[in-house]
Amino acid sequence: MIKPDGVENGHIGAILNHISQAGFRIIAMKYTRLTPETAGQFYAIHKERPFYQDLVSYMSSGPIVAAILEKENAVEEFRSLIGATDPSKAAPGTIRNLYAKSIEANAVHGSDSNENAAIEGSFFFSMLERF
Ligand code: 3AN
Repeated sequence: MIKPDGVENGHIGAILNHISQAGFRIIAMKYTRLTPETAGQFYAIHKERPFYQDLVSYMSSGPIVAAILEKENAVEEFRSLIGATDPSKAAPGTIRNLYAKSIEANAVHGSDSNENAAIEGSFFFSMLERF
């Protein structure tokens, strides 16, 4: 997902280019917006974390781009492409190092396991929208 700050700051094209150049194939993609309710569902696993309410309100503050990406070892490869959650700790050349502003407004989200990638993909896309 390209988060509200990535969209607001005009980084959609650059981030998608970065992802394509790294060898990911885009299987499905959508420009949309989360409501506080749907953002809350998406981040339900973080419900007990102290930043949950702020995260939900931030993620529903503007449009986002959701995509399903395909690559061998995609979860690990994508997480190394995006860099650490805190952009000040993200390695040079990673998406968060280049485009993120803060730990909350950190430009992109990537699934942390194959299992969560399947859940999160289904959250945004039905079978009919994939190929
Ligand atoms: P990642 O997105 O790198 O997998 P997670 O899963 O630990 O990071 O956190 C989910 C999201 O919650 C992050 N993308 C970030 O926007 C937000 N977040 C994580 N830690 C903090 C924090 N300490 N303060 C504020 N927001 C946070």
